[in-house]
Amino acid sequence: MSDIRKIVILTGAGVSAESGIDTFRDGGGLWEQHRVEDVATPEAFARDPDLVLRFYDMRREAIQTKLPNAAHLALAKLDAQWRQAGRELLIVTQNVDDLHERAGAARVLHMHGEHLNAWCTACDVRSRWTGTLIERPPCPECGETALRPDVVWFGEMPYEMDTIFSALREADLFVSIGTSGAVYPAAGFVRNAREFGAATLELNLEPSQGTAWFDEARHGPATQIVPQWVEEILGK
Ligand code: BJW
Repeated sequence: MSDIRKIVILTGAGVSAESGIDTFRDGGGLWEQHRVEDVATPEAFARDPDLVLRFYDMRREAIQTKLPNAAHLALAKLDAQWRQAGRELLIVTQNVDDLHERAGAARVLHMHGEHLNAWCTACDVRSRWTGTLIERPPCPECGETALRPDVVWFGEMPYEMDTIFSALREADLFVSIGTSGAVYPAAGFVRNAREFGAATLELNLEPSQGTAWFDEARHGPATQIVPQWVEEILGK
């Protein structure tokens, strides 16, 4: 562990669960009788835009009432101290909330987009958006009524893939936190990191679908096991 200089951390819904934000697949993963796979697709948006916009309006409103928890705060502390020591750390999150940033993390890549952005499919500009989209507001840039949530749906290309793969290629340690390992390409990062020579660690409430690929796995609530691991690695 003492030779570790470059860390890539992947986070998923489990890191925000104790802030009161629902995960996707725990407890059946149903939202108004819909599976996430049936709501978070371009086809679902084309078929029933009101349903999809309501789903995102409700979640965009909810996240603004939530606060970072001890896991977000511990990762922000690691981010600051690791980089202050001249080492490299990248947080890649699948989450569309902004709790890593609000905890103070400086460099976070949102590979599945962000709730607090709206994307205009007419002019391709992304605008910060805290309100609702259901009433089809005009794009602040071009005035067209073509805004959609700036999130990555099934079948769409996640963001920042080149940057993420470059970081995985260089990493000494890959840590996966609070993700079920059900959704690709993120679920494959552990195998990519291994192939590139990194050590791998899973921190999750329970064994994920990819748990066998990790060199080490620790299971428990993120607010306990993430701060413990951060203190451990900062002490080395
Ligand atoms: C705790 C905890 C606590 C709870 N403490 N832990 C067949 C085979 C393989 C792949 C495919 C396939 N068919 C289609 C695909 C590709 C598809 C895919 O993976 N489908 C699967 C369903 C099989 N993927 C895509 O389409 C992606 N695009 C793509 O592949 O493009 C082509 C490409 C090719 C090559 C390279 C690059 C690209 C796009 C995926 C987009 C995912 N979008 C969503 C919605 C985002 C917007 C929104 O928020 O609504 O992203 S779906 C949803 O799942 C969301 C999440 O980011 C993502 C992952 O979920 P996550 O975070 O893991 O949450 P959960 O709920 O699943 O798990 C939570 C975990 O936390 C659990 O394990 C709990 O135990 C744990 N936990 N409490 C610690 N307190």
